Amino acid sequence: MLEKIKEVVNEINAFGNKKPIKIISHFDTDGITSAAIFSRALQRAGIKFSLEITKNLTPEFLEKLPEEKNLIFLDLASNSLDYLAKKKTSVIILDHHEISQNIPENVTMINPQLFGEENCSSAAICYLFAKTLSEKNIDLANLAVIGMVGDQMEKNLTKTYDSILKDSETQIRRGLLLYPATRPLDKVLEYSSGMYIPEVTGSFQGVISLLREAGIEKTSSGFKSLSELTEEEMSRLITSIVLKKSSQSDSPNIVGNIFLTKFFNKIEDVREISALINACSRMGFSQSALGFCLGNKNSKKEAERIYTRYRQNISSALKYVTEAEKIIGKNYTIINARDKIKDTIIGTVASIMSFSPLYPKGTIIIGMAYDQDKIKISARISGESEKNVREILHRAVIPISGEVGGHPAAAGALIPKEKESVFLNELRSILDVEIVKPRSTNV
Ligand SMILES: [Mn+2]
Repeated sequence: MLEKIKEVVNEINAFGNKKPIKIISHFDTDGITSAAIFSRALQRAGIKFSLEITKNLTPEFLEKLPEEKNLIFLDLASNSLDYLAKKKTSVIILDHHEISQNIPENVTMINPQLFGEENCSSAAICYLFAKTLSEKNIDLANLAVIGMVGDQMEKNLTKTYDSILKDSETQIRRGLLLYPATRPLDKVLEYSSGMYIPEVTGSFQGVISLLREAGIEKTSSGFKSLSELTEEEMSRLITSIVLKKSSQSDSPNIVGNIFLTKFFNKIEDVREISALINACSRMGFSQSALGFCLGNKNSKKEAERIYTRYRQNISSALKYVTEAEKIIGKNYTIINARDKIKDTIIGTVASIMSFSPLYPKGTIIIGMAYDQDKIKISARISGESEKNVREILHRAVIPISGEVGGHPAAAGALIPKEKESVFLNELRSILDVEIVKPRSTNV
């Protein structure tokens, strides 16, 4: 892959400033960090460009792309090759998504899947590009680490990541996967939505008694953060939580690597930074997220404000979910939020629901929200399960000309709004008969 990266560096250098460059990047954390790394590297090399962040590459979007510019796609477009073949301009793609079409002549692609290499996020590819362009870009390595966590690639640290983690001087420590690991533990335990601990989550009293059980004492400046715990304290805390959670039917992994990296001159939990970037984009403020990644202080303030609002949005969405009418079947719950929940957060809401003890292990959770003339559908499963929700969505969505993406355990779809009731009927009949195929491997 490195050879191909060198080729792309030469190609971009050959563009010079003759024909303008337009960069198009995806709106999630990996896409935004990719855009930040790539654009900073070009800027330092004196290469001019314009940049656009997008939620997805629709045919309309692709149609409008200017042919008088060289196009560079980050973290998307591996699936739009047939469209791009029609463009009378050079196209460069740095992406890691599945390639389903032939690579046309006008397209140069860097994608680990092409080289039989292990998958890595687009931010990692962009970082390798930036470092090939100039060793000085080594300071962008922390953005690549954020992109890695954004795409949940941190569980399987490959050689590529070893070197990126080293370049970024990221500290890794094993511990409880509760973030931010940099804030006082009592607050993080009380307000955590990602990890549900019975009698503790949402309860100040419960938090205090858990910490007492674990032998973690309050100091004069308050409770320590996770990253400040001694090995001994960390292991006692994990034990106390495991004991609390053992009453639950299923506990996903609560222990893993915590990544701490310097950002704005402060040690931060990479998971928290990644969540903040993702939140800004989902709220429609990708530019603030990008500015934040590029080190802009005003963008940082803005991004933090938006992140707070995002969390409020999530909690009111969860409140809506509790109160709203749901379609409840034997092994599934469908929540049709229509315009009551943003299409960009319905997936997160469905994920949080799937962690909740209210839904027995194996319950399929389907969230639906309007996105202009379309409906965004998100499917999740409560607890670890062999059920394949992508397959289930696929069967319900393909007959009504929708699109499906994602993984067996977490999938999404987009359907035309006028197919709402057709889809619901189809989905229910599929879920009711409960023909559940086992997951195919390695997807
Ligand atoms: Mn990605």
